[in-house]
Amino acid sequence: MTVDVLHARRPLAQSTARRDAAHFIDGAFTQGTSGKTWQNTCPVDGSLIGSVPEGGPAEIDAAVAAAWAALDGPWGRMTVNERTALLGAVADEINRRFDEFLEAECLDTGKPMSLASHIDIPRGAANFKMFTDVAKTVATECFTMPTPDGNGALNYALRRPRGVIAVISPWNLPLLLMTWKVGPALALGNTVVVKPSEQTPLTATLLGEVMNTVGVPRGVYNVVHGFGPNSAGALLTQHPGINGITFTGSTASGEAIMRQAAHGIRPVSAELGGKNPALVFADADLDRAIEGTMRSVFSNCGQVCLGTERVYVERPVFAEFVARLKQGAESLRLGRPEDPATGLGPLVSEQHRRKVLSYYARAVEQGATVVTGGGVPEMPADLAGGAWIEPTIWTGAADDAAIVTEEIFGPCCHIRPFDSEEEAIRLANATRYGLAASVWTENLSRAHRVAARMEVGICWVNSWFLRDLRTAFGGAKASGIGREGGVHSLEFYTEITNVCVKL
Ligand code: NAD
Ligand code: 6OD
Repeated sequence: MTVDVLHARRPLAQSTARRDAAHFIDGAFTQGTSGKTWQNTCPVDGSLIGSVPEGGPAEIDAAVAAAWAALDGPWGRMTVNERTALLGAVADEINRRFDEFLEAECLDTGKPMSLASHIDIPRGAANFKMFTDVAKTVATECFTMPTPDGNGALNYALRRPRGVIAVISPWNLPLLLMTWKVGPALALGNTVVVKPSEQTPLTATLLGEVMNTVGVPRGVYNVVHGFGPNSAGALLTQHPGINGITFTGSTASGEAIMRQAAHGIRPVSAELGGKNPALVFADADLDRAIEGTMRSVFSNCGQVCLGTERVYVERPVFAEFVARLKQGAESLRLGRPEDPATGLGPLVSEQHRRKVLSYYARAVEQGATVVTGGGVPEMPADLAGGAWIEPTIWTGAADDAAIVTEEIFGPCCHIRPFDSEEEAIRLANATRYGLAASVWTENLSRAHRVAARMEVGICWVNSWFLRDLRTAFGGAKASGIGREGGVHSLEFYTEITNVCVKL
């Protein structure tokens, strides 16, 4: 179904009466026993979506026990072909129920359906298919070695699933980022307990229905809702029955989770925050650079970990670049998710809007020039309760200003001129983060030279968020630990035993 048809059908926020979320434990939906709930609201207009139960020790214990029973039982006994066939069916079922996933994701996040229908939901399905090939084709190493008696020895490696994996995921691309962990974890034979973001509980819940429909054994995929500290997130990551924790979220939460993981020595895979630079050289194709930077700054209302918040432009094209990006920002249409003309949705919540607005205020206090935006837009009465914010561009801030050094996670960027390749590289790397960078140039040698010096996990040349799922994904410096994607996912989701046979 196309977005146009959905639009014609009904406004998103009125599309269902109410959607209460539920935990999904051992193949069954439950409200749990804690008696605590919270209200899930839609950031488009502040309307109530439904209630969400907060999991406590009983739900976490039950989910971990179910995951162990599945691992020791039907899931652990399946062949890789049986397992991956089921995951292929999960992908097909997500695609069959595409509109339900799309609607749920856009209700929770407020993001445009035109975006979620191209990125979030298709990738949510693809994440289950991608890792089936890895699981089926992975080989392990083998070494022969001489021994003093002349008979030698043979070493070979065996890979087995790590065990029960805790998946802690954020709200910005809820289904995509959660399945980016669950897909490889299950393909490689683990079972999972997921704690989705408290702000976006719906698609993780819906995925439980898909698991049951296609016959994934109960206990393989479990979901417990709740918050992070002093709630389900902390309980799950500290649970002794968890063998590994894979986390996507802020660097501050990543640090807390690493401390929690230290109890019992559990490995952590962490995809964290960023303060990503774009370098635009005077020899760039400016049309492409503007189009790519529009996406990298404003897509998903700037709530993409890979998004650009610092733009460095070589001085001869600086004025033109600023003017054209300003024009692009001012042409973005704010609106409802189901409206195909919407280019920018709201931020995820009023709380997050307060954070982003605090940076808008500090930018001015610290002497930046506001090229466009900088505040809250006037919206029609039916959207006035939403978390709307203006797309914003600054120039003229000092290199140590908050808007240049701290991750904002909003639809905004600072643009600064540079005069040499060396200066551009120095400015790009002058951050504690190291997630992504984009380099815009038509000079092939420069492209390779500069990319090799970016202190990041991913460097795009003349593109942004172009993803081949076989490649390594992750961050350097404070942007993460480890890499996932393709065979790199084996590192975290499997454990190796070396067998040494004396001949
Ligand atoms: P967050 O860190 O606030 O929350 C992420 C998840 O962690 C949520 O489910 C939350 O409940 C849980 N959590 C928080 N503290 C916890 C704790 N102590 N123990 C257990 N669980 C805990 O992040 P967010 O606000 O949801 O997402 C935005 C942040 O995520 C940004 O910093 C963004 O850059 C980052 N992010 C990074 C990537 C990446 O791939 N590198 C991708 C998406 C988002
Ligand atoms: O594309 C991916 O696999 C990925 N993890 C994207 C992360 C986007 C951050 O918001």
